[in-house]
Amino acid sequence: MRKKSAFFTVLAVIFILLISCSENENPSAPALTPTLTPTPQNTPVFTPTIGMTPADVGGVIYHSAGMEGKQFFIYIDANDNIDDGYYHRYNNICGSNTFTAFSYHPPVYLNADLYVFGVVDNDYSGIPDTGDYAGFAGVSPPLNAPALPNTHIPSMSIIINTELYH
Ligand SMILES: [Ca+2]
Ligand SMILES: [Ca+2]
Repeated sequence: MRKKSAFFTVLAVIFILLISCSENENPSAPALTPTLTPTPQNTPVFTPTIGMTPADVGGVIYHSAGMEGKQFFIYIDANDNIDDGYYHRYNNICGSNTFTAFSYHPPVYLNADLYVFGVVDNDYSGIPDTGDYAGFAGVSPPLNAPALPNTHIPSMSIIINTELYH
């Protein structure tokens, strides 16, 4: 009797193994949904620093539609020329809308009236150049540099409009 039940137990185990194997091999079984891996559109020059710490620089950069996935830069500078250096540069990726909100915590101490210059890197070159969209915070037209530093940092309400950079 004990032999018989042991035999049936072994049979049951083999049966279960066969079923589980055949299920795995059955082509009509529902396959696991593959995780789509989107092809990156560009590689950021620097690792984006999305604000997980309390932010003290923030606002919105406006850009035309279709900029999704392109990189934007926010420069904080003492003058209107980033070519001679700047205090800090932040970068992140544009969203699908016609504007992208940003907020971050610069690792440098800033408490002054400064220039804030935004650039959407339209050509993926990693630098502001012809064909990009750019503008200074708080001025119109956006590329009309303010005569004096016009944005007090820290600020969470920076508005940057952009226009074709040339
Ligand atoms: Ca400068
Ligand atoms: Ca560029």
